[in-house]
Amino acid sequence: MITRREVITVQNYILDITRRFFRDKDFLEIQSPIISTVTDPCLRGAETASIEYYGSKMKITSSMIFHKQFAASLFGKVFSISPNIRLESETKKKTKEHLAEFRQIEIEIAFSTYRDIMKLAEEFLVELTEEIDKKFQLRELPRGFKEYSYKEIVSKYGIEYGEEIPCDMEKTISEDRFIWVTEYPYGSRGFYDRDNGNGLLRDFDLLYPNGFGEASSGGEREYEYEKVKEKMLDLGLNLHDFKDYLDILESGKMKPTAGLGIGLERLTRYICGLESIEEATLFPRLPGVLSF
Ligand code: ASN
Repeated sequence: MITRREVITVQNYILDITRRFFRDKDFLEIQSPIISTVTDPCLRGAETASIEYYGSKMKITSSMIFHKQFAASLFGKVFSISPNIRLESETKKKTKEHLAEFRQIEIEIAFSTYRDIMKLAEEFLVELTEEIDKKFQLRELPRGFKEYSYKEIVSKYGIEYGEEIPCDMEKTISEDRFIWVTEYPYGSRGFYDRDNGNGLLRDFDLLYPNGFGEASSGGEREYEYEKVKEKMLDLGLNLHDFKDYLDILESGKMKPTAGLGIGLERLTRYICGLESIEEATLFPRLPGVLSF
C-alpha cells in the first residue's frame, strides 16, 4: 500500500523532472491566470464556472489554452503547471478519473506541428518514466507507444463517427503501451483544433497503458480571426463572449502554435498505480462533493 505522503513525494518529483525537462529545452514557465473574461468552453460535457467580479462576471480557468497560445506567440516555447476548474456532472465521480479541480502540465510552441508535439511528449514521458524508475521502486512502467487514427478506432470498436471515445471504452482500447488517437473529425472537438481542410483535425489524444485512461489531448490551433469566428458560429457560440480573445486574433498577434495538456493528478495516479484519482491529491474535489 502506498501512503498519501509517498504519493505526494512522487508528485513533487514529477514536477521537478517536468520543470527540468522543459527548461533544458529553453521553454519559459508561465503562471496561468485563475480568472479571465475568456476560458475554454469546449469541455466535453463539463461546464465552466464564473465569479462575481466588481459587478461583472469573470470565468474561472477551465484550461489556459488561449493564454498559452498567446504566451507562445510572444515567447516561442512555454509551459505551465496550471489549475483548472470544470464542473463535471456528478455521475463522473464513478469513473475514478474526474476531479472538478485539477492541474495540467500545459505546453505550447509557436510554429510547430502536432507531430512535433507528439514527438516531444514521447521524449518527456520516457524520460519521466526512467527517472521515476531510478528513484522509486514502484512497478514496471511501459515505454512503448502506438498510434491509431480516430477513424481506425471507431471502425474497430463500433463507435459512432464523430462521437467521443467513452471512458470505459478507453480501457478496452488500452494496451501495455501508450496509445495515440490522432486526427479527430471536424466538428467533434473545440473550435481551436486546426483542421487539415479534408474534414479531419490536426490533433490527438493520448491514452495511458493498462487501462489508466486519458493522459493528454492537444494539437495544432486555429489562429486566424475569420476562421475562428466561423468555427465558433458553427458551434453556436456567442462571439461577444470571446471578444478579448478575438481582438488578439484580429490584431494579428496570435501566431500558429501547437501544444498539449497533461493532467497532473491523472499522471500521478498512473505513475503510482492508484485505483482512484482521489488518491492522487491531498485535497480532492470530486464532482458535486463539497470539501475542505
Ligand atoms: N490542454 C488541452 C490542450 O492543450 C486543452 C484543454 O485542456 N482543453 O489542447
